[in-house]
Parts: sequence; structure tokens; C-alpha cells
Amino acid sequence: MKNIILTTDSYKVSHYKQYPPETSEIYSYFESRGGRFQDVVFFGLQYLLKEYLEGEVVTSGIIAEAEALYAAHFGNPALFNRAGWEHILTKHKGRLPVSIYAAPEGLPVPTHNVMMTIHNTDPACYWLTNFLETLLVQVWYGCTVATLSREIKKRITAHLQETGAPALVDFKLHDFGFRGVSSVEAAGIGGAAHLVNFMGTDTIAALRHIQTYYNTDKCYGFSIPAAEHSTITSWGKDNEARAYENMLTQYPEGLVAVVSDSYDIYNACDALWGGVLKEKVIARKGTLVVRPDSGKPSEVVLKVMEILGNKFSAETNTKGYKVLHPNVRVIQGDGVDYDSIGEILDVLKAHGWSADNITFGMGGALLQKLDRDTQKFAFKCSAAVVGGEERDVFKQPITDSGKNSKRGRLKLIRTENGAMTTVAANVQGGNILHNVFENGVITRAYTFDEVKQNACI
Ligand code: AOY
Repeated sequence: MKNIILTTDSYKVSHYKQYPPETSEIYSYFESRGGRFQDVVFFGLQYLLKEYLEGEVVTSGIIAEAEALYAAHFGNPALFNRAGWEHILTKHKGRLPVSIYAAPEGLPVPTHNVMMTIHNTDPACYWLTNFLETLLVQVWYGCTVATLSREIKKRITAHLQETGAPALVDFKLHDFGFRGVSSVEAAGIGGAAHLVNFMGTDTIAALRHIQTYYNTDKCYGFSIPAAEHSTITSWGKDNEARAYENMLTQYPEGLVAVVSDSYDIYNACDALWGGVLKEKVIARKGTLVVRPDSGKPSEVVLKVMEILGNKFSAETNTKGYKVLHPNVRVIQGDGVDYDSIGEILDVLKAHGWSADNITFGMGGALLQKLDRDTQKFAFKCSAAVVGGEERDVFKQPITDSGKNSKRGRLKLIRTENGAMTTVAANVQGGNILHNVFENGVITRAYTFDEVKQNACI
């Protein structure tokens, strides 16, 4: 059972006594203070709103549970703001009296701009705004995965434009990351963030995540039959060719992927796929996808490509790059990250190979090898009402100007040249941030099609 009162950092429980006397409103905002990429895709708030914040989330049971746990946790039954939560229960029927504005899901926003704001709508609940920081800032994860995946899509697209068919890009980065993330929930969020940009995934949790939180029955990610080492090595080293042949006969049509490095990837490509099994591969109504899984990725992929090209032949496309026989392709899923994808594609191009020949599988580097600092996300108070007077609020630490925060009430607008910029809320211009949550109600929800459209490169 979810408990919003317990979904925060311990220190926040004590903060209601720490604001100035007569504080009636706290206004805070969320931004990326820079980081690895210049545009950050806003993705994943809808999940947090639907799962944790929507509706009558404060009940007498929730309050009782929190009161007991905080008494034990702090060793002091008086710290807990029982009256504050009782007020939300009785005055607001348990609905959170806050207003949240946010960038449309899927929209890339340049770093250093406001992406979300939140303020309390009941002056008695000034303490609630930043109580919710811990939960709201977890949106960093969906934003960072969607951002990285989109930047890789840009890179692969550039290669396809130069050497092959850009229309193939949707299946060029396949999510292998389910096992490498910290929880099934993270797999759902991160996997969905990847599917904002691509259509290939083995992270099934992402499919249900999208259906649940984007209100759809549709399936947004696709996969194919594929071998793992156990299904090949259990045949024994002497029966490697039979294991591969079995893959071709069990899946007589369409795409099938076979990890082929169990013993000797080069021999597998040369003597097995390109030798004893060659006629069966060519006669098959579909494409065999050979998967190397060890060694230096750019080196192994190139060598595999050259062997398969020799054995199965390759055609030169209109852009002057070699494309393997249509029944053979390669997928590289080992050692794949933003940098190695660029390196592999560069090496292939330098040797005359089109990017059409390869797909990438990416696991840990896509869903787990990133953190809140990858894009330096922060949530800070920028305005307050104290004693009935509006004031700007900011931090400006002399020890790190990178941690300076914005001041006042903010909005995100488009400039004349189409760029985005953050301005004071009272400046002319339509706000790109929309009201998504008001006093317990989700006021704007996005379909996953809208999310994908917003992120489109
Ligand atoms: N999947 C394309 C379909 C998926 C996978 C998943 C970890 C696939 C492999 C493949 O071709 O080879 C998780 C490692 C691989």
C-alpha cells in the first residue's frame, strides 16, 4: 500500500517548522543544470502523478501508519506534522492542495530551463511543496534514459543518412537492459523511456508500463525469437552447427537472432553460417541476425561483417556502401554504449559498410549506467509568500556557481527564432509548461503517441 507521507526523505518531515513565520506559499521548480547532452527529454511525470499523487491519497489509515513509523524512526512522537496531514484529510478530502505545471511529456528542453513548477494552493500547506521534492525529482530517471536514447537515435540516423536507409532507425537500438536495472519498476520506466524514441525492446515491463500509465491497449515495443548461450551450448561444443541449424528449422520464417560466439565467432561465421549452413540461410524466408557477444566491439563487428560479406556476398547501395545479402544481418549487444556505437559505425563506414547491416542491443548503459548527475537535475525553491508578501528566493553558493538557482515565478517560452527560454511568469508569451495536476486531479494527460511525436528528431 502506497503512503505519500512516507514517500520522502526523513529530513523533510521536520521542515514544516523551519520556514519563516507567516509563510503561506512555497513555489519551486525543476531544471537540468547542464550535463552530458544539451537537450533533455521530459518524460515520466505522468507515472508519478498517477501512481502516487492522484486522488484521495491521504486517509486516516495513512496518517496513523506514518505517525507510528515516524515515532519509532525519530525516537520522538512529536516531530510528525500530524495536524498538517489531518488538515489535508479534512479540508481537502485527502487530495493534495498543490498545482503542478510541466513541459509536455516527450518534449526536448534545452538544459538550464524550467521543466516543471509546483506550488501549494492552500496557504496552510506551504510545507507540502518541497515535501514532494523527493518523489517528483525521481522523474530524472525517465528523462535521462529518454534523453540518452534520443541522442543515440540522432547518431544512428546520421550514419543511416550517409550510408543507408534512415527509415530503418526505429529498430536500430534494442533494449537489452531488463536484467541490469535495480528493479522491475525501473525496467518499466526506463524501458518506456527508450520506447519514446525506438520500437525494439526485450524489456517486457516497459510494454505494461506504457499501457498502464498512458491509457492504451496498444503494444509499443517489438522483438523476435533469439538464442542465448544456454540454448546453443547445451548441444555441446561438437554440435554447434546442429544448434544453429535447429534455430533455422524451428523458426523457418522472419527474423531470428543467434548469439554465435560460444566458441569461435569467426569460425561460426565462416565455416558454419557461411559454410555448412549457408544454403539453408539463403533458402530461408527471412533474415538470420548473427550476434557476436565478446571481444572489442568495433574490431569483432568489422571482422564478422567481412567474413559474412565474403561468404554470402554484399551489394553496393546507391550511396556507395556495401549491404549484406538480405538474409543476413548483425546485432551487437556487448559493450554497447553511446561512444561505442559511434565507434562501431565509424569503423564500418570507413571500410565501406552501410549502417543498414547492423542493429545494436544496449542494456546496462541504456537503463542503469546513468544517474541524477548525468543531466545535473535539481529542484529548488524560487519564490515564496511570507506575511502576505511575494519574495524571490534563490541560492548562490560562492563555492560553486553551477549550483546557482533561478529566482521568482517562471515560465518556459519560445523566442522568435524558435528556441526555448525561461522567463519570469509575468513576461509576455505563451507558457510551454502546462498545468498537469491541480488539487489531486490530473488536469492534462498525454497519450504515448503524443509523447513519441514530441520527442521526434
Ligand atoms: N536479447 C534481437 C532480439 C533480442 C537479449 C536480451 C540480454 C535479442 C537478444 C537478439 O536479437 O539477439 C537481454 C541479451 C540479449
